[in-house]
This record gives sequence, C-alpha cells and structure tokens, in this order.
Amino acid sequence: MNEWEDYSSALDRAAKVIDDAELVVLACHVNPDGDALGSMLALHLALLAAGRRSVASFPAPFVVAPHYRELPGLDRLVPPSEVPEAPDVMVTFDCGAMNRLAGLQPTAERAGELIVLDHHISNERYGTVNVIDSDAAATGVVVHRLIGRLGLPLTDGSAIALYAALVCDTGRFQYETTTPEVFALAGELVGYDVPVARLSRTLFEEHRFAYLQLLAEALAAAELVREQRFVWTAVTQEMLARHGVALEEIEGLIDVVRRTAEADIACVLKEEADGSVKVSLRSVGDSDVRLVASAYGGGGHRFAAGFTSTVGIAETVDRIRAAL
Ligand SMILES: [Mn+2]
Repeated sequence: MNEWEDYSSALDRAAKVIDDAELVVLACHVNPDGDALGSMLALHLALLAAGRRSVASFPAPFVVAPHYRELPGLDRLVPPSEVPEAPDVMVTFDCGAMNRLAGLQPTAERAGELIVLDHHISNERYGTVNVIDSDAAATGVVVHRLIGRLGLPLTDGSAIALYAALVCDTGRFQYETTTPEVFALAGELVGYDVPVARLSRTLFEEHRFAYLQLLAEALAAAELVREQRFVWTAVTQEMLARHGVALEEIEGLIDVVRRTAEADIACVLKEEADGSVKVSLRSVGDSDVRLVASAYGGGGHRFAAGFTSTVGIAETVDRIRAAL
C-alpha cells in the first residue's frame, strides 16, 4: 500500500472504532497549542452534538493559555483526574509521542483501542490505529476528514475549533504548509458562524500589558550569533514571577524572535517551575530544526520543533549551537 492508501484505510478504521464505541476519551498533548485544542474540541463538539458520549481532557497542568479563551467547548473539557482510567477507546490529537500525554500516558496505555490523529512526521505511531498525514497543515485537517467519514455534520462550534487549528498551525496562512487545500478548507469553515476578526485578535494580537513588558525584557536580552545565523533568548522563572506572567502566556514569544532578518534559526528557552528548560526552535531557511530537536529527545516539524532540556539555559544553548 502507498502512504495515502495506508492513511485512508486508517481513517476508515478510526471512524469504525469510534462509531462502535459506547464512550470515547479524547486527549491532546501537554501544554496544548491551538491545533491540539482546536482539533480535539472539534471532534468533541461534533460527537456531543450527535448525542454521542465523549470525554475530553489534556494532561496537567490543566490550564489553557489565555489566547485560546475564545475556543468553543473549553467549558466541556474535564480535568485529567476525571478521565476514565481504562477507556475502551481513546483518541489523541497532535501528539507525536506517547510521553507528550504526560499524566494521561498510563490511561492511553490501558486503552483498548488507541487512535492517534496527527500530522507530525516524527510521530512514533504508538496507537492501535495511527492516522497520520505528515502533509497535512494541521491535525485539524485530519479531524475534519474523520468527522466527514463519521458522517457527522459540522456544527458552528466544530467549525470555529477547526478554523482555530488551521489558522494557528499555518501561522495565519503564512507558512509553506498553506496549500490550496488549506484555503479550500478555511473557505468551507468560514461558511459557518466563525468570528474571524475576534478570533484573530484573541489568538494573535491581544496580550496583557505585563506580557508586553516581559517581551521587551526578553527581546533586549536576545543574542544574535551572526556567523551561525542564530538568534535566541530565554525566559526564567524569576522573570515570569517579577512580571506576573504565566509560562503558557509566552507561547508567542518565538514568533517575535524569529522575525530577525539576520537569522535563519530562532530559539526561545523557557525555564519551567521544576528547573527544566523547554526549548522552542523555528527555521525560516533551509535548516531542519526537527533534526536538532530529535537529537535531544524532542520532535516536531522541519520548520518548528522543540525539546526539553535538564542541563540549564547556558549549556542548552551551547549544545544547540554545536548541533547547528
Ligand atoms: Mn499541529
């Protein structure tokens, strides 16, 4: 079978498993982004609207970044502690590796059927059904096809969630993944009651003043390594505490840093409460940052990848520079 046939039959199998299930448990990766949340909420809302039993969650910390607050269905998520321990059917979203399920990994390991919906080329295919389209611009694209195969109608809520997934993972229709199919899907989605301008404002534009001040400090401290066309900055727990900003609030910082004209690779290092360092990498040139992230136990895409480091900020930067 070629890749597309493989994918298409996995999609059919996923639809059959979900259709036969009494209850489905949905989960996306830890620290969910717009695609993880949007793709999960879209299927959740479509199932609920059809009178199906669906429980959706994501691993602790059970906090949604403030810029996702307009996503529909957030009030219909449950904390991970309320997820059935050994579900017959579980579905994961945008989650390339089992360990990205963090506290919900044991639940996934106990699930009778584990359906993996994703578009990461690095996906470890840890499910019993792996529906992975590495050409898809977002996991939301895969979920849109699955909703179609399930014969479920799209609701306004599902359409908004899928639109958010698409607009987040294509960088507002600016990344190379923005194909004619992406615009066709976006066109279909905005045919529903999608508040395009309001979503753009909350997803990408609006920030608390405290974040802007932290941003100023992080940009002032950024370092440009001209000979490697590499730019990086770091945010420590001390900075977050001083500005009163939460870690999930600074997700968009990398998108500012990667604007640097003199760099092809941008990096933001975020110190977590436990002292580990979360590394976000972006490539705007030919470099494949997934290779760097994979070398340190992470994953992602050619142009956007990440990993977690336990050796501190300075040593992590040295290792990334050595890997470039
Ligand atoms: Mn994604």
